[in-house]
Amino acid sequence: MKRSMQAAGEEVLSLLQKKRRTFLSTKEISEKLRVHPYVVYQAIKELRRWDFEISSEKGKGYRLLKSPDLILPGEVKRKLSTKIMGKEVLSYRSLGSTNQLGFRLAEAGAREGALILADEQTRGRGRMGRDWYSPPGMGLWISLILRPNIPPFKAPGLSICAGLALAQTIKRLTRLDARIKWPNDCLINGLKVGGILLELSAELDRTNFVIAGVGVNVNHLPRDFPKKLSARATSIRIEWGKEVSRVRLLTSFLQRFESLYLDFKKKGLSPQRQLIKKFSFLLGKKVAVKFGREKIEGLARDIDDYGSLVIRTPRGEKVVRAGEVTVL
Ligand code: BT5
Repeated sequence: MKRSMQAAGEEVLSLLQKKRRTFLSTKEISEKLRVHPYVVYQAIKELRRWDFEISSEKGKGYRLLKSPDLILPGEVKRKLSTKIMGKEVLSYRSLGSTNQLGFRLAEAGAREGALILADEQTRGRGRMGRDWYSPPGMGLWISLILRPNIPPFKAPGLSICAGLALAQTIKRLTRLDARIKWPNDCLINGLKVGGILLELSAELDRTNFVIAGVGVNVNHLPRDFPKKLSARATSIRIEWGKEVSRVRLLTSFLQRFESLYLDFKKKGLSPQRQLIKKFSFLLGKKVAVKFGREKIEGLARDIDDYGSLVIRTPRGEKVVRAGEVTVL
């Protein structure tokens, strides 16, 4: 199994960052951090594995030459003031899928709020076996382990909460008109900037845990998208014209998502209905929804307390719990 960044690695890194012009010896580092020299040696090895360029000279010690732009757990924790989300952070250079690892960790008993993040996913997944393109260095690819005490039929509401938190966070940081497209997309100017993937372990009337996967294209340039995505996908940077700090985006998102989540657990979606409507991309538009073999067309009228889409059709109102929507 690949290893998450360890605390000692980050502590050594912060010392090296402070003394960029001079060398720091193993002895100095180990004395400052009150750890065994072997721990320092291991930490340096780990940092190099994460592509930090560190030079070493005999008799002088180590010096940091170059840092990759990474989201490190310590930095995330320092900037967070949440109660549950991100209290434990597992950060990986490269993973298959954060949702897949999240599911395994949740099955093994990981606590609520644990956050798994990867700089790159090699098998990022979307809904129904689709792929999620997750290159290194430019996105936010995260999963949260949640243990809400709700019946499974209420879980889709969580996807709406995550989407709303994301759209609000993007709007707050950039003033861009970010929207949620039911059921799980986040759009800017009609293009997909993020997606939510909820995966559940549940029995008929009880949810064991939910893995809330969130993918956001943050600092991609147009050339960073493969051809098949370029007409439908965008990044915050493309729309805003400026780079965005991924750590800042992440911590603001977690802060907002946690507050919506705690509310949702107590009162469901109803307190957020007005906000959801305000941020909705679909409401008021003519849409076609495909679910299974069925397809219906009509006016997207509402999102109900369970996170279902309400559509007005010539044959009356239909409530759709899941599906693919196209704007007509
Ligand atoms: C989604 O699925 O939109 C959910 C995406 C969730 C990704 C996160 S990343 C962290 C966590 N770990 C995972 O393994 N997954 C979650 P869906 O609605 O099925 O959309 C998938 C479709 O979006 C694909 O078939 C492509 O057409 C398109 N797509 C793929 N990658 C994209 C990207 N980076 N940006 C925009 N669109 C993309």
